[in-house]
Amino acid sequence: MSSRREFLKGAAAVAVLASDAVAKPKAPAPPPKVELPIVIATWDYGVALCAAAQAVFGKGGDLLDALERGVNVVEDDPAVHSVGYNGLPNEDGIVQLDASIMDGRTHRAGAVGALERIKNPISVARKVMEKTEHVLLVGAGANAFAKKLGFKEQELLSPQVKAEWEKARKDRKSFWRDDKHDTVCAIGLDAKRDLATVVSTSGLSGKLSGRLGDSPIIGAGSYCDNDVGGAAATGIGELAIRNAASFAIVERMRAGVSPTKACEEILERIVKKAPYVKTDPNAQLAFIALNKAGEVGGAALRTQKKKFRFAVSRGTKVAPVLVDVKPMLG
Ligand code: SD4
Repeated sequence: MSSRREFLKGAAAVAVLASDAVAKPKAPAPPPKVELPIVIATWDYGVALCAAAQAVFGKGGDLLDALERGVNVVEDDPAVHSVGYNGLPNEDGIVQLDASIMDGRTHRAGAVGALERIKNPISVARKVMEKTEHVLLVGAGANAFAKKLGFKEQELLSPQVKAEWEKARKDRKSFWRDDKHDTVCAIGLDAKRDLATVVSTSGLSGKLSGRLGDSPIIGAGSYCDNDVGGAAATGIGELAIRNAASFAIVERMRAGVSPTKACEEILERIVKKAPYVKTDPNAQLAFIALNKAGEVGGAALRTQKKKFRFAVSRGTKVAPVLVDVKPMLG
């Protein structure tokens, strides 16, 4: 009797399994309705970047055109001392710029490192992506490439900042490895839900000549995957490089974690691997992230010296807003 009951139970289980096997897979839930395009960008000047990108989108412009234009606005602004024109010089007093771009639609990327005398490195990075089979050009080679494509060389320091630098170099204090740096990074999600990332910076002030930060390194300073989302970093680039930080954030989002949580988790991992950052007041690192569903997020290690904020624009008509990020370490 009991064996007959066991048999029936077994048969029922097989029937359930069989019906499971033929059951049609559920259609994936449609993405939530959000106002598109969305652009997020680091720091207060991210507002100007988002507004410029919105203007391009408003005229029917393309995702990369919108992001490149937004970054150009920050690069051209002489009041922004960490990106493009009037960027921070290295220890030899020379401005060396890093930039990168990644297009989710093609999963291609372009970047330049230690580029001199050209104020819009993001535009050169885009040309590396579009005109070559390479991803990253650095130093003299990057400059020669840019010149060939018609980019104009110019002095990158205004007379006033040049004078300040010369003075600081004499007393050798304020320009060497201080905490002056702020990278402009942006992530865009257009009306077709395609993603792209852009980054531009003069890197850490007083850096050694030839030093590359995370910004031109795909996976470290920025990364996007068109199926998932994008992420980008500002702060001490060495921390982001050692942890492939932007790639890691996108992978956490792929696993279903929200953009904010993904940024926080990777910051926690970085602190665990490099505990000195807990007590080094100059060890700042912050991330922004945007997923395919249109959710935005960010995280920052510390903001004692400067509050980390990022700008967000949704659609093309409403002005961008700034989002304050609560620091992890205070
Ligand atoms: C670098 N990550 O060169 C850049 C600098 C920066 O906020 O982002 N500062 O390491």
